[in-house]
Amino acid sequence: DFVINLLQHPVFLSNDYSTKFIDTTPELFEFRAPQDRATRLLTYLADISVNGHPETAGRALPAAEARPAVPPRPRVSPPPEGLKQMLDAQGPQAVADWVAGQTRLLLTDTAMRDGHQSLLATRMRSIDMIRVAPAYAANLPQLFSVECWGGATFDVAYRFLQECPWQRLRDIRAAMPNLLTQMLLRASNGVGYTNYPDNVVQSFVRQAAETGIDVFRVFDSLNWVENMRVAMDAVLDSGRICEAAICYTGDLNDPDRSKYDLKYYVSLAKELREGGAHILGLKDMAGLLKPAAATRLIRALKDEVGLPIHFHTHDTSGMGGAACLAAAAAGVDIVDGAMDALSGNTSQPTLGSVVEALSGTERDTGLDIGAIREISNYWERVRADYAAFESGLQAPSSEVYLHEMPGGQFTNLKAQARSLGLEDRWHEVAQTYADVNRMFGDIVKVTPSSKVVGDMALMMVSQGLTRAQVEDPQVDLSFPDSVVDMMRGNLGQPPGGWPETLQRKVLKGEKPLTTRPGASMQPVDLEATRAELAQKLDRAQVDDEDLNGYLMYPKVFLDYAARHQNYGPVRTLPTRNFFYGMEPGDQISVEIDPGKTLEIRLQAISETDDKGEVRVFFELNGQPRNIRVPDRA
Ligand code: BTN
Ligand code: 3PY
Ligand code: ZN
Repeated sequence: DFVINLLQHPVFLSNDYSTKFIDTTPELFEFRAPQDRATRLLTYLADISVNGHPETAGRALPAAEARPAVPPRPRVSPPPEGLKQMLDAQGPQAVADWVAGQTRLLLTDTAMRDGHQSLLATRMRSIDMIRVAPAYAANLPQLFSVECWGGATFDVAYRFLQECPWQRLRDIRAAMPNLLTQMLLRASNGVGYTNYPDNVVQSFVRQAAETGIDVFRVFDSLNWVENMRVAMDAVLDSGRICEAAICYTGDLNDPDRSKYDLKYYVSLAKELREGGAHILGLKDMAGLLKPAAATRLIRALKDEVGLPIHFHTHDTSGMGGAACLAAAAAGVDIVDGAMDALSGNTSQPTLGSVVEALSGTERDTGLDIGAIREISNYWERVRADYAAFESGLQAPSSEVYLHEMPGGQFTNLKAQARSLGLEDRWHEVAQTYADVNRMFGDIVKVTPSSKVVGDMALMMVSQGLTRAQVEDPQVDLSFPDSVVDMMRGNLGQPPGGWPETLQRKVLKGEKPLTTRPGASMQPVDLEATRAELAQKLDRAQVDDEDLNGYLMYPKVFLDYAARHQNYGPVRTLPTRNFFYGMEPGDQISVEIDPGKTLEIRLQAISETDDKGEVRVFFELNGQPRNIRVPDRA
């Protein structure tokens, strides 16, 4: 019946709401992998040109008049030394002390992580980031950091973009050697959606530091500090900056939401300080911190905790900029903005506008607004290539104060609702999301707890269930797997625990965990896993990056590795060609290694023959090459 169908629906089976939908991973090519990389790339281009890319099928096309994105020129070379050199020479505490001593407001740009995660379903490709990184390094050296990794970007890179997230990080790191790189880490949930064994979290952090992360923003989806320590300790051991974050929810100035009051946040922040945090993150993932509340909260945290504070918000309500200015006036040290063209709505407030608003004031950021405009103009053109992943959200919305969905979830849940045929019932979904939150005891909603609330809300709207019915022990129900998992205690404990009656109903007699999930998980044998992976991949060696990718996402990683055999280094293709292939007469340059460039021209595409195959005629560095691909249309 419908319950069963819905629970088997990909939305509920998928472990990942930040991606558009369940694995649209297409079948592998049926033929054997060609030997050389150029041939593999031609095969990929031929296939996409003939069959299209499954991820953009049926979606909006880039505007016909869109022009290629050209990154701004670095104004100095090499870039000036910066906080990265301070971190390497003097360590994380020195950087934190330096931050605390600044009068100006420091800024982090989120375009390369939360910006596109929140606006473009996390689909931005590495090449578009790496090309502009030198302009950041040379022209905006006063930035505190560039958030460019973690969150949903890790699995989306493997799963949908057919690229290695570690290589992305290495390349960005190398292209901006003076700037601090920043990532978002979901504490014990790593960059995944469930709790990992402690030694997997430790191994992941070690590798992220080694490949190029300087600032780790660590949060727990229930604000359970107990569940953050393993990740925080691993960051401290790595010698990098530990920015431990409190997640903001509810409404500080609403006496009816007293569960999350000033005392709650201050005591949480003190626990994080005792845990060794260098910087306190204030993570307002849904954009709920109103300006007056920002003033109170930042003042209290500055007075009573004393750590430098880094404020992150989303502009879903349209009030994000106002919150940043209130935070700045109250003495916050660093705020997140997104470069203009990737800002606003469910993304961060507009970085250039924050700079303008503060220019000539005591908290003048010192950033060059001309340099910001140039970089934003680049992003504007890049964004055009991702038209297929735009959410269609037209305006800011005060409804966010009702539903409290994180910016990174909003557009995704909307897409999930659409795929369940609930698109025109979105406001009901929003109200139900709020009801589910209350039913769960009023919890922090951020990956992965936000996914659980979303799953439950979609199920209730689809089945016409009310909160009272769900809570009624007499009404028999099957709950989404994610709800069962959370009620078992596998995401940790919320303040005050889970509502007991509901928990009993969901668990049907099973006893929940009340301790830290990682404490009862066996460590993974890393070397045995490496050997197992080598065997699966039929390789002599598996490096630490691949091992850590596999540990985080075994199936996603294996699928990526198998496709890589067939497609070659598709990360080097321009985005337009990656998603749409080429048309007869098109010519592109593809740098597959530093200094090794392929000139590829597509001459013609044949009719489909009686074997159902199409021949695609290319010129590769002036030499004719033709490639046969199946016509799947
Ligand atoms: C991905 O897995 O998302 C990236 C590769 C895309 C799959 C290729 S595109 C050409 C061919 N046609 C398909 O339907 N699948 C493969
Ligand atoms: C993530 O975990 O990906 C987030 O962006 C949470 O806000
Ligand atoms: Zn965010």
